[in-house]
Amino acid sequence: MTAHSAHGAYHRPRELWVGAAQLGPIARDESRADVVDRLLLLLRQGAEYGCELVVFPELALTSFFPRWILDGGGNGPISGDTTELDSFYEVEMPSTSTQRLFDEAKRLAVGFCLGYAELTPPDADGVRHRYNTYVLVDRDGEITAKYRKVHIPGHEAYEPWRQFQHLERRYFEESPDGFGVHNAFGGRIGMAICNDRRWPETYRVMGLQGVEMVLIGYNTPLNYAPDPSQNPLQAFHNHLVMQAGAYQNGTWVIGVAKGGVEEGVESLAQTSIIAPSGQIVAQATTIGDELITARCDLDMCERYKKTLFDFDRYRRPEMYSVITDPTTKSLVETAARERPDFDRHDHD
Ligand code: CDV
Repeated sequence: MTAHSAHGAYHRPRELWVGAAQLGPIARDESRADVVDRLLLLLRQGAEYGCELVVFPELALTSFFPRWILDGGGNGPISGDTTELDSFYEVEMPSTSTQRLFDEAKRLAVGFCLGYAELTPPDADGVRHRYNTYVLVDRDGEITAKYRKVHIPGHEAYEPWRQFQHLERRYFEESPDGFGVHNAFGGRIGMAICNDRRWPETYRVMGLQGVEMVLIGYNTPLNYAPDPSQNPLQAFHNHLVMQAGAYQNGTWVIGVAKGGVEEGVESLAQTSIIAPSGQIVAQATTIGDELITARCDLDMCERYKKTLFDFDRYRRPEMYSVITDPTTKSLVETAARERPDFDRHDHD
């Protein structure tokens, strides 16, 4: 297919066929082998539909285990017997159980993006780190980029008042690496995980690196315990942030859910593929395993990056310094103190 440029020349559009592979629930006792079977089905379906890249959600190999206290508990860091907790992490990637996925990707020449819990080997100080991680695997079945979740929501210690826990801040460290953008699949590809999608900085940091497609997996419970008034707005907020992030940075966004009722917790589905215009071009209709696909014209990004969102021409970074100023937090607290009616809550 050819396209006509503003100067009359013809060029081949950079098209990337993408599959967003939504998952339904994964049971606490579901084996890695069974989960990988489900992922393989979706990968093969992607190949049949002509996809070059299939995107899986956050923590796609296990149940969303931060809903349980799985170690000795308490207010401090992880303690006690971590055998069960560790069983939810991968100590290598590919691992024995995920190797089949890498082999099949190579055979089919379909890349993928996979979310999992990463337990690193000991560092120079003998410390093993825990991250909520995404890997991008190319069409040869090789890992081409890794991303570790930057914004870790939830809480650090067991909170008995909750219907279920959200102990991500106990089980995962914040990424020390930040948001990279990678030359892959013929474009500029970035990754983010779940809570990251709610923060405009996520998209802008990648937008400034010329990102053309952001891959985002999520596990979003419909019941948000700290403020249940947000519960009926979960689907709205999900699309609101991803559509805004796409439009304001002239990038495709692939939002992929693990939805449905997992171990009694109802989670948002609504996997979607969003164009640089902010429009949703494909959306899942179920809350289970489902592949949606779209042909993504990466050149469409320029229509936004070179006009309304021509960063070099129109941005005013000198006006935004407060965003990266580490004293921002105290500014917020000062403002809060000035409002006598302001009730402070801990949020997650
Ligand atoms: N997995 C997540 O990061 N979930 C959060 C919930 C806890 C609010 C989210 O932002 O969807």
